[in-house]
Amino acid sequence: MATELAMRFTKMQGIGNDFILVSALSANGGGILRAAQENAASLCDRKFGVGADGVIVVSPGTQAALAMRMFNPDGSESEMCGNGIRCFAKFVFDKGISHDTVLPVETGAGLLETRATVNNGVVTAVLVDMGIAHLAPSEIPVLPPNGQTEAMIDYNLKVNGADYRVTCVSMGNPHCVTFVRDTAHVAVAELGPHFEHHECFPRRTNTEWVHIIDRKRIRMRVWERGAGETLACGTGACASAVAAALTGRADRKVTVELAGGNLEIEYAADGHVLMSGPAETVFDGEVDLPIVR
Ligand code: ZDP
Repeated sequence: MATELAMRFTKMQGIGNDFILVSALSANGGGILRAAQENAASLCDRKFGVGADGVIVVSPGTQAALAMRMFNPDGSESEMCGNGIRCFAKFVFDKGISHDTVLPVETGAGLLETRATVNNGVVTAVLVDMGIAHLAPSEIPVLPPNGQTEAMIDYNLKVNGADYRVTCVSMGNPHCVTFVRDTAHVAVAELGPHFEHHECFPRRTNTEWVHIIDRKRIRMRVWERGAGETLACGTGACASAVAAALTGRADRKVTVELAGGNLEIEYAADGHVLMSGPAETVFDGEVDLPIVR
């Protein structure tokens, strides 16, 4: 039987990576989470739906009060979401769900700490300790064709018949980074699907093309798993900064330029990655969702 659920949401964005934020903390939280997940694709549709790069659900956590769940426009779930977690921190503070500016958030990448900057009573920017960047192939996961167990750094990978030097990094979700001379000339929409569905990535991958401007500034374009090319990807910016530092191409602290704006990323000596950037609210809304049982 199909029935309807009136779901309240807030449309938010972080440097042009946009999300539909939903709270599943109410008594009917389980139903809201299920409805948001089942309808993620139609909600994200830019012609027939609200339009977004993903749906983010604020859920009760087990290790912390709050947990973040993130669904891609193709309906798949991601372990993590960098621009999304800044929107999450703004949503819970601005809506009065939490009055703490320092907030632990449970994610697929573990318990992460967000630090919000508040101006005139609302959050305008968030610094996130994104946790450790994982490099072991089994943790990404990636299956290197030569069977190596060491990190894949500037690793020669054949994709759709062409050779690329890739660096694979997990920020909780999988990333494959390639350095290029100029991101403007990369055929992202054509190449992206070949990386995303390459046989060596059992859970598919997000892919970044990175251009080194100087040791403190890099530029990046992204093809996101389950979403396609987006204006920005926070976890992708972190993975790119880690890859640039590991390969000696840039310093450990860089500004990452993306189509929708900039992020400041630091690859700390202890292996943690710190990301800071803005988060903004676009509007509040309500949508009737079919609930199929
Ligand atoms: O890992 C994935 O499937 C991504 N598409 C999730 C979204 C990542 C995001 N763009 C980010 O900023 O990290 C939200």
